[in-house]
Amino acid sequence: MQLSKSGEDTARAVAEVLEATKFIDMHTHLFQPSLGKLGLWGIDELVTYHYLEAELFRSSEVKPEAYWAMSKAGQADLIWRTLFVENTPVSEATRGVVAVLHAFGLKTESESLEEAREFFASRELSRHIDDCFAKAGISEAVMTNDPLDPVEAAEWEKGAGKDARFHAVLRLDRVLNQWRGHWQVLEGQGYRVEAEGGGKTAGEVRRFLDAWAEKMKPVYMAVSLPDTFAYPEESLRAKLLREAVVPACRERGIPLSLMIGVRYQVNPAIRLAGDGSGKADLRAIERLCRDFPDNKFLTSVLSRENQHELCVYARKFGNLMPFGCWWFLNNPSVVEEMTRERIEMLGASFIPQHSDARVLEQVIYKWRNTRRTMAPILSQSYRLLAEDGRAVKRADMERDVRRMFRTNFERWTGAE
Ligand code: HDL
Ligand code: ZN
Repeated sequence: MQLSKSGEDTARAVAEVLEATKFIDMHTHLFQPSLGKLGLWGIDELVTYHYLEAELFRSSEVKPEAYWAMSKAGQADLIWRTLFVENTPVSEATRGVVAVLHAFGLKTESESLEEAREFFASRELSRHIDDCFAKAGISEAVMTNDPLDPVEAAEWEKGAGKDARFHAVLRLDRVLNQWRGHWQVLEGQGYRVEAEGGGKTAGEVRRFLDAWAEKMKPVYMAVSLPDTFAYPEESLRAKLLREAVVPACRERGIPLSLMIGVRYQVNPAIRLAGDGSGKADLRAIERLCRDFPDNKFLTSVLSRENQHELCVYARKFGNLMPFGCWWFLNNPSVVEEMTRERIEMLGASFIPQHSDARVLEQVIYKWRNTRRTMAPILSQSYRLLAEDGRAVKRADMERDVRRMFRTNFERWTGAE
């Protein structure tokens, strides 16, 4: 159908296409139920999300050590009272909880969480996952799987059955960033590795990666990296990347996801909420993409100040795929700026968003927000194109949206 040049036709068609397309959520911290009790869901987990814990400490007299001593329900009650009753939930993370309650027809202004607790307690998890994914408009979610997390490793060793709604990812933070604290776990599993990384360490890490990749069948390997990350450099991390991780990804035909710019634990007192953000030197990406042209690098950077240069690098390297508006960037004011400059510089050749959901029901608001922010941006792009001489067909929109939220990922990972 040829769209007229009128804005309202375009805006309506874009909104309908976004609504009708099932997205792939290509980075989350969700878990398939066959991995036991690792998956977080329900109102107490939603309300104690670390984004909300950070906001609690700004609006309450409670000290972190007193908060950590509370029960999960006690923590949730305190956060609900502080951020949702005594204050208006206008932040992105607080409004998200309201959106989830509303999506399930629950009261959003209760003084207590009792009604919500009863509702979520009544849900059967697998059907609840189907319901949440349907409400979020996603067909599948990509997990974050850590072979050096003893609880998760034990679940994989039991043999976690495949769940078509989820894809695995081999996450490497403990290998690449925390070698000192974990090399002996590999040694204990029979890998001839050394504290300083000498001897057969790189080859044995490669064997470790291959063994876990056979078990998990990951769609990509991933690591989060500090704002100080450099490559090349004289470090064990650079050596393991060069000699073990990058070759392993290339031979398996899967991307390596580099998530760069974290300032870990700037405030350790608030635990998972204590990480910050820092501008990184993206010349590391330049070197990795140039030195390894047969590798594919999914990349998300945490600092707003790095976003434009990431787009420039993506124009230089076809093996670089920018993805998502990560963590502190996942707010409409920043998502709009990042997405507009990506479309202007990259067309539809990038992956606009991932949810980073840690709690199952978060996919509902995170993807609602993505569609809400994306619609006017895409409409504007098509209006400009129409004004400059090319009216846009609905089929064009469907192809573009499918490419950004599905086929860019599927073609890169083979996760058809
Ligand atoms: O390293 C990561 O994958 C980050 O997304 C962290 O998990 C972070 O704590 C987070 O949840 N961001 O949304
Ligand atoms: Zn994450």
